[in-house]
Amino acid sequence: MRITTLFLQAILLTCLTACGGSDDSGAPAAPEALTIGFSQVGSESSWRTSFSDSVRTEAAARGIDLKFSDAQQKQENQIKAIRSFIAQGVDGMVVAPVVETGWKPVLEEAKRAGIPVVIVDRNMALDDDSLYLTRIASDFVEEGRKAARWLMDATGGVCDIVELQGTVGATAAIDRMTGFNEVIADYPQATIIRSQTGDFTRSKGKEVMESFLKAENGGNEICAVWAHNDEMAIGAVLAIKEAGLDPGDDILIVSVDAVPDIFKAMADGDTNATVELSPHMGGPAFDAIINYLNGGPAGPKLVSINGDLYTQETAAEEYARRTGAN
Ligand code: GZL
Repeated sequence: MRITTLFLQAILLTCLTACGGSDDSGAPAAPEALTIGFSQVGSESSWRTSFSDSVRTEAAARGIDLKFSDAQQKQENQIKAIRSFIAQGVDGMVVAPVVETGWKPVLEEAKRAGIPVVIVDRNMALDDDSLYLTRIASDFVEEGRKAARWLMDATGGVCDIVELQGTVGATAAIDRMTGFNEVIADYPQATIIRSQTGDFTRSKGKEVMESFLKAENGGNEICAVWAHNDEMAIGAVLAIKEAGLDPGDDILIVSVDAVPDIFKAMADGDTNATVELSPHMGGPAFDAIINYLNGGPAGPKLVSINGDLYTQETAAEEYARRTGAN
Protein backbone atom coordinates (compact mmCIF):
# COMPACT_ATOMS: atom_id res chain seq x y z
CA MET A 1 0.00 0.00 0.00
CA ARG A 2 2.76 2.45 0.98
CA ILE A 3 4.74 1.90 -2.24
CA THR A 4 1.61 2.61 -4.28
CA THR A 5 1.02 5.85 -2.38
CA LEU A 6 4.57 7.02 -2.91
CA PHE A 7 4.33 6.11 -6.61
CA LEU A 8 1.06 8.05 -6.98
CA GLN A 9 2.54 11.00 -5.09
CA ALA A 10 5.52 10.99 -7.46
CA ILE A 11 3.18 11.04 -10.47
CA LEU A 12 1.11 13.87 -8.94
CA LEU A 13 4.22 15.91 -8.15
CA THR A 14 5.54 15.41 -11.69
CA CYS A 15 2.20 16.48 -13.15
CA LEU A 16 1.93 19.55 -10.92
CA THR A 17 5.43 20.60 -11.88
CA ALA A 18 4.81 19.98 -15.55
CA CYS A 19 1.35 21.58 -15.46
CA GLY A 20 2.39 24.55 -13.36
CA GLY A 21 5.74 26.19 -13.85
CA SER A 22 5.99 29.82 -14.88
CA ASP A 23 6.65 31.88 -17.99
CA ASP A 24 9.95 33.67 -18.48
CA SER A 25 8.60 36.77 -16.61
CA GLY A 26 8.38 34.67 -13.46
CA ALA A 27 4.59 34.96 -13.36
CA PRO A 28 2.94 31.55 -13.00
CA ALA A 29 1.96 30.29 -16.46
CA ALA A 30 -1.77 29.76 -16.99
CA PRO A 31 -2.63 26.02 -17.28
CA GLU A 32 -4.35 26.85 -20.62
CA ALA A 33 -6.49 29.68 -22.07
CA LEU A 34 -8.30 30.86 -18.96
CA THR A 35 -11.63 32.63 -18.72
CA ILE A 36 -11.75 35.05 -15.78
CA GLY A 37 -14.68 37.24 -14.76
CA PHE A 38 -13.96 40.77 -13.52
CA SER A 39 -16.69 42.59 -11.61
CA GLN A 40 -15.64 46.25 -11.57
CA VAL A 41 -17.29 49.00 -9.46
CA GLY A 42 -17.88 51.37 -12.36
CA SER A 43 -16.12 54.24 -14.13
CA GLU A 44 -16.74 56.99 -11.53
CA SER A 45 -13.19 58.30 -11.55
CA SER A 46 -10.18 58.47 -13.83
CA TRP A 47 -8.36 56.27 -11.31
CA ARG A 48 -11.06 53.63 -11.77
CA THR A 49 -10.80 53.73 -15.55
CA SER A 50 -7.00 53.45 -15.30
CA PHE A 51 -7.50 50.43 -13.04
CA SER A 52 -9.88 48.81 -15.57
CA ASP A 53 -7.47 49.54 -18.44
CA SER A 54 -4.60 48.01 -16.47
CA VAL A 55 -6.54 44.81 -15.78
CA ARG A 56 -7.60 44.49 -19.44
CA THR A 57 -4.00 45.03 -20.61
CA GLU A 58 -2.68 42.44 -18.17
CA ALA A 59 -5.31 39.89 -19.22
CA ALA A 60 -4.51 40.40 -22.90
CA ALA A 61 -0.77 40.03 -22.23
CA ARG A 62 -1.47 36.66 -20.57
CA GLY A 63 -3.94 35.39 -23.17
CA ILE A 64 -6.72 35.42 -20.56
CA ASP A 65 -10.30 35.71 -21.86
CA LEU A 66 -11.56 38.50 -19.55
CA LYS A 67 -15.30 38.82 -18.99
CA PHE A 68 -15.59 42.46 -17.85
CA SER A 69 -18.65 43.84 -16.02
CA ASP A 70 -19.11 47.55 -15.10
CA ALA A 71 -21.58 47.76 -12.18
CA GLN A 72 -22.12 51.52 -12.47
CA GLN A 73 -21.45 51.74 -8.71
CA LYS A 74 -24.41 49.46 -7.85
CA GLN A 75 -23.86 46.39 -5.68
CA GLU A 76 -26.87 44.60 -7.18
CA ASN A 77 -25.21 44.78 -10.58
CA GLN A 78 -22.05 43.25 -9.16
CA ILE A 79 -23.99 40.38 -7.60
CA LYS A 80 -25.76 39.77 -10.94
CA ALA A 81 -22.39 39.74 -12.69
CA ILE A 82 -20.91 37.24 -10.22
CA ARG A 83 -23.92 34.94 -10.73
CA SER A 84 -23.47 35.26 -14.48
CA PHE A 85 -19.79 34.33 -14.17
CA ILE A 86 -20.82 31.24 -12.16
CA ALA A 87 -23.38 30.28 -14.83
CA GLN A 88 -20.71 30.68 -17.51
CA GLY A 89 -18.39 28.41 -15.55
CA VAL A 90 -15.44 30.83 -15.53
CA ASP A 91 -12.10 29.54 -14.23
CA GLY A 92 -11.80 32.35 -11.68
CA MET A 93 -13.17 35.73 -10.64
CA VAL A 94 -11.75 39.11 -9.65
CA VAL A 95 -14.15 41.35 -7.70
CA ALA A 96 -13.66 45.03 -6.84
CA PRO A 97 -16.46 45.49 -4.26
CA VAL A 98 -18.28 48.82 -4.27
CA VAL A 99 -19.16 48.52 -0.55
CA GLU A 100 -18.07 46.21 2.28
CA THR A 101 -21.28 44.40 3.25
CA GLY A 102 -23.69 41.98 1.54
CA TRP A 103 -21.30 39.63 -0.25
CA LYS A 104 -21.36 36.37 1.73
CA PRO A 105 -24.31 34.61 -0.02
CA VAL A 106 -23.00 35.11 -3.56
CA LEU A 107 -19.45 34.19 -2.58
CA GLU A 108 -20.81 30.97 -1.06
CA GLU A 109 -22.44 30.26 -4.42
CA ALA A 110 -19.04 30.77 -6.14
CA LYS A 111 -17.38 28.50 -3.58
CA ARG A 112 -19.99 25.78 -4.15
CA ALA A 113 -19.28 26.10 -7.88
CA GLY A 114 -15.55 25.63 -7.18
CA ILE A 115 -14.66 29.04 -8.65
CA PRO A 116 -11.81 30.90 -6.92
CA VAL A 117 -12.41 34.58 -6.11
CA VAL A 118 -9.82 37.34 -5.63
CA ILE A 119 -10.88 40.63 -4.00
CA VAL A 120 -9.17 43.76 -5.36
CA ASP A 121 -9.03 47.30 -3.97
CA ARG A 122 -11.88 47.90 -1.48
CA ASN A 123 -12.68 45.17 1.04
CA MET A 124 -15.61 42.89 1.82
CA ALA A 125 -16.76 42.34 5.42
CA LEU A 126 -16.55 38.52 5.59
CA ASP A 127 -16.44 36.19 8.63
CA ASP A 128 -15.16 33.30 6.51
CA ASP A 129 -11.86 33.85 4.73
CA SER A 130 -12.24 30.58 2.80
CA LEU A 131 -14.63 32.50 0.51
CA TYR A 132 -11.75 34.26 -1.28
CA LEU A 133 -8.18 33.42 -2.25
CA THR A 134 -6.59 36.75 -1.37
CA ARG A 135 -7.13 40.53 -1.50
CA ILE A 136 -4.90 42.90 -3.46
CA ALA A 137 -5.18 46.39 -1.96
CA SER A 138 -3.63 49.56 -0.69
CA ASP A 139 -3.54 50.47 3.01
CA PHE A 140 -6.28 53.11 2.92
CA VAL A 141 -5.76 54.04 6.57
CA GLU A 142 -2.12 54.91 5.84
CA GLU A 143 -3.24 56.95 2.82
CA GLY A 144 -5.38 59.04 5.18
CA ARG A 145 -2.51 59.41 7.65
CA LYS A 146 -0.13 60.58 4.88
CA ALA A 147 -2.62 63.21 3.70
CA ALA A 148 -3.16 64.51 7.24
CA ARG A 149 0.56 64.58 8.10
CA TRP A 150 1.22 66.72 5.02
CA LEU A 151 -1.61 69.12 5.91
CA MET A 152 -0.51 69.45 9.54
CA ASP A 153 3.04 70.21 8.39
CA ALA A 154 1.76 72.74 5.84
CA THR A 155 -0.46 74.59 8.33
CA GLY A 156 1.39 74.16 11.63
CA GLY A 157 -1.58 72.13 12.84
CA VAL A 158 -3.96 75.08 12.79
CA CYS A 159 -6.65 74.48 10.14
CA ASP A 160 -10.42 74.36 9.72
CA ILE A 161 -10.93 71.55 7.23
CA VAL A 162 -13.85 70.52 5.02
CA GLU A 163 -13.96 66.84 4.02
CA LEU A 164 -15.26 65.37 0.77
CA GLN A 165 -15.90 61.73 1.65
CA GLY A 166 -15.89 58.87 -0.84
CA THR A 167 -18.79 56.48 -1.43
CA VAL A 168 -20.72 55.72 1.77
CA GLY A 169 -19.84 52.21 2.99
CA ALA A 170 -16.75 51.86 0.79
CA THR A 171 -13.58 50.70 2.55
CA ALA A 172 -11.57 53.45 0.86
CA ALA A 173 -13.84 56.12 2.39
CA ILE A 174 -14.11 54.50 5.82
CA ASP A 175 -10.40 53.82 6.21
CA ARG A 176 -9.08 57.07 4.71
CA MET A 177 -11.28 58.97 7.16
CA THR A 178 -9.95 56.82 10.02
CA GLY A 179 -6.32 57.46 9.13
CA PHE A 180 -6.78 61.20 8.61
CA ASN A 181 -8.71 61.63 11.88
CA GLU A 182 -6.12 59.57 13.79
CA VAL A 183 -3.39 62.07 12.85
CA ILE A 184 -5.32 65.32 13.39
CA ALA A 185 -6.45 64.08 16.81
CA ASP A 186 -2.99 65.17 18.00
CA TYR A 187 -3.65 68.76 16.81
CA PRO A 188 -6.29 70.53 18.94
CA GLN A 189 -6.50 73.42 16.46
CA ALA A 190 -7.08 71.17 13.44
CA THR A 191 -10.81 70.62 13.02
CA ILE A 192 -13.05 69.07 10.39
CA ILE A 193 -15.85 71.63 10.30
CA ARG A 194 -17.92 69.99 7.53
CA SER A 195 -17.94 66.50 6.03
CA GLN A 196 -20.16 64.99 3.35
CA THR A 197 -19.92 62.33 0.66
CA GLY A 198 -19.13 63.36 -2.89
CA ASP A 199 -19.34 59.69 -3.99
CA PHE A 200 -15.84 59.81 -5.49
CA THR A 201 -17.08 61.82 -8.49
CA ARG A 202 -15.98 65.21 -9.83
CA SER A 203 -19.51 66.55 -10.31
CA LYS A 204 -20.71 65.60 -6.83
CA GLY A 205 -17.47 66.85 -5.31
CA LYS A 206 -18.05 70.25 -6.93
CA GLU A 207 -21.68 70.33 -5.78
CA VAL A 208 -20.83 69.52 -2.15
CA MET A 209 -17.95 72.04 -2.13
CA GLU A 210 -20.38 74.71 -3.38
CA SER A 211 -22.62 73.97 -0.38
CA PHE A 212 -19.63 74.13 2.01
CA LEU A 213 -18.58 77.51 0.60
CA LYS A 214 -22.11 78.91 0.97
CA ALA A 215 -22.38 77.58 4.55
CA GLU A 216 -18.97 78.94 5.54
CA ASN A 217 -19.32 82.63 4.71
CA GLY A 218 -18.15 82.17 1.13
CA GLY A 219 -15.24 80.01 2.23
CA ASN A 220 -13.19 82.68 3.95
CA GLU A 221 -12.93 80.55 7.10
CA ILE A 222 -12.02 77.36 5.25
CA CYS A 223 -8.32 76.55 5.53
CA ALA A 224 -8.25 73.30 3.51
CA VAL A 225 -10.16 70.62 1.62
CA TRP A 226 -9.46 66.94 2.41
CA ALA A 227 -10.87 64.99 -0.54
CA HIS A 228 -10.89 61.17 -0.43
CA ASN A 229 -9.97 61.13 -4.12
CA ASP A 230 -8.50 63.43 -6.77
CA GLU A 231 -11.72 63.51 -8.79
CA MET A 232 -13.59 65.26 -5.97
CA ALA A 233 -10.59 67.51 -5.33
CA ILE A 234 -10.74 68.74 -8.93
CA GLY A 235 -14.46 69.33 -8.51
CA ALA A 236 -13.68 71.41 -5.42
CA VAL A 237 -11.15 73.48 -7.42
CA LEU A 238 -13.90 74.45 -9.87
CA ALA A 239 -16.27 75.44 -7.03
CA ILE A 240 -13.59 77.48 -5.21
CA LYS A 241 -12.70 79.37 -8.39
CA GLU A 242 -16.38 80.14 -9.07
CA ALA A 243 -16.59 81.53 -5.52
CA GLY A 244 -13.80 83.98 -6.41
CA LEU A 245 -11.15 82.33 -4.24
CA ASP A 246 -7.73 80.92 -5.20
CA PRO A 247 -7.60 77.09 -4.77
CA GLY A 248 -4.22 75.84 -3.60
CA ASP A 249 -3.55 79.18 -1.93
CA ASP A 250 -6.61 80.67 -0.16
CA ILE A 251 -7.79 77.09 0.42
CA LEU A 252 -5.29 74.20 0.42
CA ILE A 253 -6.35 70.89 -1.17
CA VAL A 254 -5.05 67.39 -0.39
CA SER A 255 -6.40 64.17 -1.91
CA VAL A 256 -5.63 60.56 -2.94
CA ASP A 257 -5.10 58.61 -6.19
CA ALA A 258 -2.33 60.57 -8.01
CA VAL A 259 -4.14 60.54 -11.37
CA PRO A 260 -2.60 62.61 -14.20
CA ASP A 261 -5.21 65.40 -13.88
CA ILE A 262 -4.16 66.10 -10.27
CA PHE A 263 -0.56 66.57 -11.32
CA LYS A 264 -1.76 69.12 -13.88
CA ALA A 265 -3.82 70.85 -11.16
CA MET A 266 -0.82 70.91 -8.78
CA ALA A 267 1.46 72.22 -11.53
CA ASP A 268 -1.11 75.00 -12.08
CA GLY A 269 -1.07 75.75 -8.33
CA ASP A 270 -4.71 74.70 -7.87
CA THR A 271 -4.15 71.76 -5.50
CA ASN A 272 -1.31 70.96 -3.14
CA ALA A 273 -0.74 67.24 -2.46
CA THR A 274 -1.91 63.77 -3.44
CA VAL A 275 -1.20 60.24 -2.20
CA GLU A 276 -0.57 57.70 -4.95
CA LEU A 277 -2.75 54.63 -5.36
CA SER A 278 -1.43 52.22 -7.95
CA PRO A 279 -4.08 50.93 -10.41
CA HIS A 280 -1.94 47.89 -11.28
CA MET A 281 -3.69 45.13 -9.31
CA GLY A 282 -4.55 42.79 -12.19
CA GLY A 283 -1.19 41.03 -12.28
CA PRO A 284 -1.14 39.91 -8.63
CA ALA A 285 -4.83 38.93 -8.89
CA PHE A 286 -4.25 36.74 -11.94
CA ASP A 287 -1.11 35.27 -10.33
CA ALA A 288 -3.16 34.15 -7.31
CA ILE A 289 -5.83 32.50 -9.48
CA ILE A 290 -3.30 30.77 -11.75
CA ASN A 291 -1.29 29.58 -8.76
CA TYR A 292 -4.48 28.10 -7.27
CA LEU A 293 -5.47 26.40 -10.54
CA ASN A 294 -1.95 24.96 -10.82
CA GLY A 295 -2.37 23.44 -7.36
CA GLY A 296 0.18 25.78 -5.83
CA PRO A 297 0.46 26.59 -2.12
CA ALA A 298 -2.03 29.04 -0.65
CA GLY A 299 -0.64 32.58 -0.57
CA PRO A 300 -1.24 35.43 1.92
CA LYS A 301 -4.80 36.68 2.46
CA LEU A 302 -3.60 40.25 1.73
CA VAL A 303 -1.16 41.52 -0.92
CA SER A 304 -0.45 45.18 -0.10
CA ILE A 305 0.39 47.90 -2.61
CA ASN A 306 1.26 51.33 -1.21
CA GLY A 307 2.12 54.73 -2.70
CA ASP A 308 3.99 57.93 -1.91
CA LEU A 309 2.73 61.48 -1.37
CA TYR A 310 3.42 63.97 -4.18
CA THR A 311 3.35 67.79 -4.00
CA GLN A 312 3.54 70.79 -6.33
CA GLU A 313 7.35 70.64 -6.25
CA THR A 314 7.47 67.64 -8.61
CA ALA A 315 4.04 67.94 -10.23
CA ALA A 316 5.10 69.23 -13.64
CA GLU A 317 7.73 66.53 -14.16
CA GLU A 318 5.39 63.82 -12.83
CA TYR A 319 2.64 64.98 -15.20
CA ALA A 320 5.06 64.85 -18.15
CA ARG A 321 6.39 61.44 -17.09
CA ARG A 322 2.91 59.92 -16.66
CA THR A 323 1.31 61.39 -19.78
CA GLY A 324 4.24 61.76 -22.15
CA ALA A 325 3.18 65.42 -22.50
CA ASN A 326 6.10 67.85 -22.83
C1 GZL B 1 -9.64 53.33 -3.74
C2 GZL B 1 -10.74 53.26 -4.74
C3 GZL B 1 -11.38 54.58 -4.92
C4 GZL B 1 -10.47 55.61 -5.57
C5 GZL B 1 -11.48 56.43 -6.28
O1 GZL B 1 -8.86 52.22 -3.78
O2 GZL B 1 -11.70 52.33 -4.30
O3 GZL B 1 -12.50 54.41 -5.75
O4 GZL B 1 -9.71 56.35 -4.67
C6 GZL B 1 -12.41 55.36 -6.82
O5 GZL B 1 -10.96 57.24 -7.29
O6 GZL B 1 -13.65 55.86 -7.11
